[in-house]
Amino acid sequence: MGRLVVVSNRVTPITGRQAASAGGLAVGVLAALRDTGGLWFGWSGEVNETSRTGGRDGNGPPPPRVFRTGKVTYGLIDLSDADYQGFYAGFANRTLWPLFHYRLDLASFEHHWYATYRRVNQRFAEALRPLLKPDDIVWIHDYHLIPMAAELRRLGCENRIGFFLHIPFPAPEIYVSLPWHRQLAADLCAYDVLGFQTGTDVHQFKQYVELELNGTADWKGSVNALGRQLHVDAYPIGIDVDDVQGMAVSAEAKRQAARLSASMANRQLIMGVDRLDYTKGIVERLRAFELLLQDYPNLRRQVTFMQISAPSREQVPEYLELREQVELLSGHLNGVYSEADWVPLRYINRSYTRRSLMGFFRISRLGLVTPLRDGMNLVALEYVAAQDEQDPGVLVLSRFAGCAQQLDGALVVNPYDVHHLADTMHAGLAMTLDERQDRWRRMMQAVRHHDIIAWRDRFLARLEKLERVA
Ligand code: GDG
Repeated sequence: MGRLVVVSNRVTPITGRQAASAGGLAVGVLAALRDTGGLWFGWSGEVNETSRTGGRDGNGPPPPRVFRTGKVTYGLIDLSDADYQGFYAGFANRTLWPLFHYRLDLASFEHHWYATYRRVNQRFAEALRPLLKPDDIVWIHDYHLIPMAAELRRLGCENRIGFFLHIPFPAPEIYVSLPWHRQLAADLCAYDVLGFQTGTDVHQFKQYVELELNGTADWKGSVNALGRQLHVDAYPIGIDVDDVQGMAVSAEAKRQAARLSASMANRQLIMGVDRLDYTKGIVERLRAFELLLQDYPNLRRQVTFMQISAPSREQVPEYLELREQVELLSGHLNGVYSEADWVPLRYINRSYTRRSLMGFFRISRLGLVTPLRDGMNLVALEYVAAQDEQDPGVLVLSRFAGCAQQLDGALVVNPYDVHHLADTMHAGLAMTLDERQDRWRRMMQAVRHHDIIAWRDRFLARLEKLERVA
């Protein structure tokens, strides 16, 4: 096999202990790179003015910083503030993110953001091109970098290039609201393998290809459009199950869980953990919790709901508005229902270590994962893996999370229906041990089957065995 080259917007060189706090993508990618050796290329996370694209002084941006740790080589570029604003804070997070999550009402279509998005993708391609060897296999990740293969091809790159979209691909009727839908679809067709999280995403992409591009798609995953042939399939991302299970019983997890238990006076713990993002359904979840306390007064004083939401994308105004809304609702809920010795909701706007989170999951009775739309949702998978099989918690899961297609042991809900969500929470809290164990076993089987290694191996196997078709 040729060398593996992974490209993602953010690259976080991880060594030793830090690996324990890294998310799914970083863990999966790093495991692949460590096995075989390879290059991980992307943005360093640094913003500075020497990195301006499109400058007129003839001096392009500096070349990437390249260094090696063990078998992994890193290639990092910085972004200028203007590029960061247009590419990342603008087009990626205020156009594509809301649109692909069905939030047309929150999507802004600024032409200068789009121009910057293209320019930054071109910059990524120009910086990567000299580092590529002819038989390298290139795996590009997520909505920030859709045009990258097309840009690499323009620079003469003939390598096999695959793309994985971590977020949903929307229904064609939504996708065509993007003024540049055709250009980005053409960019997607420049890949050799196109991976989505679920069969629904694949179906919607194929529908778009047939309806708007006059292309064809067969049931085996072969798509012909705009003069190219590519392979399109679902590759559901997973987690490193052993790693999560180890974290859930680590000394740190036990210490944190014991502290939490001590503060709970034998009440049942309900848990939610999500980035503070409007796609995660946090507002609806809080409303449902209020209904639970209203409709089932016998549960008052018996439960504590802990919602951990680390700050996210705070430079984007919609996220600040969400934060205010959540703060208002939390204050209202606790104001109405708290008693001198009981506070129903603990809303925590900071992040915890992954070990602590897994420890909390393990002692909770109910895990609420109720996004309004989500590519996969790793929190749901981690929740399942972190449980104690003798006394597992119940997962309440949105039908709009990609992983709902695998986790048939969860209590699946429509998160917009807050009354039903409240009733389902009630049912989950009352569930017998037998049923909890039975549901957990079924979920655990699926989580193991679709783990992070399976995801990576299936995608790369497809990319490797492909005959390059220009
Ligand atoms: C995108 C797609 C897709 C959360 N709070 C803390 C913390 N986390 C960790 C979780 C989990 C990860 O962050 C979040 O992953 P999700 O999958 O739930 O959500 P997104 O960030 O939106 O991810 C999603 C994913 O890409 C992968 O393809 O599943 O659909 O939207 O691992 O545990 N980690 C730490 N502290 C926290 O407070 N350390």
